[in-house]
Amino acid sequence: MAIRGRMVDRGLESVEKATEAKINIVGIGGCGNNIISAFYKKFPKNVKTIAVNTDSAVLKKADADEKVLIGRYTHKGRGAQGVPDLGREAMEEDIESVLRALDENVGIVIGIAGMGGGTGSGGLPVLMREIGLRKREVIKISVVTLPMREEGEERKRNAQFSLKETLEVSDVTVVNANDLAMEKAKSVDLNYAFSMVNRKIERSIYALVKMQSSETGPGYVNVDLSNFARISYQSGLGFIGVGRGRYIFEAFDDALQDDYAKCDLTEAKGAIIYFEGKSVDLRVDQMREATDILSRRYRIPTVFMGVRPTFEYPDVRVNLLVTQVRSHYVDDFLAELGL
Ligand SMILES: Nc1nc2c(ncn2[C@@H]2O[C@H](COP(=O)(O)OP(=O)(O)OP(=O)(O)O)[C@@H](O)[C@H]2O)c(=O)[nH]1
Ligand SMILES: [Mg+2]
Repeated sequence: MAIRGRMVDRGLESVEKATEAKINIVGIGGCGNNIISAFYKKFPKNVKTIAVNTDSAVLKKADADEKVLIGRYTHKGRGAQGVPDLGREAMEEDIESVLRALDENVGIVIGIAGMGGGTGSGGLPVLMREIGLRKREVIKISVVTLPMREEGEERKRNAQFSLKETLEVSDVTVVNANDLAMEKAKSVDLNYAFSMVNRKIERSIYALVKMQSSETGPGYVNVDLSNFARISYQSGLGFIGVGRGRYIFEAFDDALQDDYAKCDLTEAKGAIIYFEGKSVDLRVDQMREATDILSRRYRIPTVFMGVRPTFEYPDVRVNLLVTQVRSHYVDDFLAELGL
């Protein structure tokens, strides 16, 4: 009997390992490096952060589990000078080193880059394309920023080309327009707007990581990686919002407003809504109603729900991922390409 008991345990262990997806976060270029440096220490063990850059000085200062300098031969560590073709070349040159930095059993790769410069704009689509070709089962999520109007036409054009490519080669692409942060903040301080977007990206990625958690206990409802894969696969533009409030509805509304691309969620492909808070605040009727709003009002055919009871926050948190959403803002941004 003792032997059989052990065997059962061993079986369970391997099932648990298989369901806990390894997540790798790759920050490419100055913007990507900034964002992962700010929060890499906060992640659980199943998350690995990798900073990638053509610019050795910036990379040296970055904080990440692993760092990869790309384009060593062509650019000699001096950056891609705002030219996406140079960023692309650099990523192609050192793609093996970047892929080697990924965990062997990685389930989700999240790529972060600011669109508009050379390294991130050129490098991100190459990385996502290569992962698609060589690690077909991996879910590829790109999280990008769009440049400010004030940064000029050249950066905008770089961003347009790169965003279009990124959308094609990623499963989900989440867009955060620096301009919209400026609008929201009613501020003219560029750094302030950048840091608002950085924080937004930080909480978006943290939401994705939490949705993959296989923590268990009374009241927990986990979202399977297979559910996640089902709504994410080749789904184009995505939305991630994180909201907080005293009640579920307040937090849900807040999550819907946490938007830097003016997304329309109506008739999206799928959604995950993930509730966190003290058990007494996570009322089943309210969770069900919020989920119903997604399926009935927004007519989203596939909606998965996750719950994590916790005393970590004083309030309720709603984390929302919606895939294959629409956005006039992004359409208009790309329309000027005239492709
Ligand atoms: N939100 C936000 N946006 C940033 C940040 N840094 C840069 N950006 C934006 O990202 C775009 C690309 O900038 P970088 O990431 O520095 O460029 P890069 O990819 O390193 O490219 P090169 O330096 O030309 O090789 C800029 O035009 C900005 O709009 C940041 O910290 N936060
Ligand atoms: Mg740079």
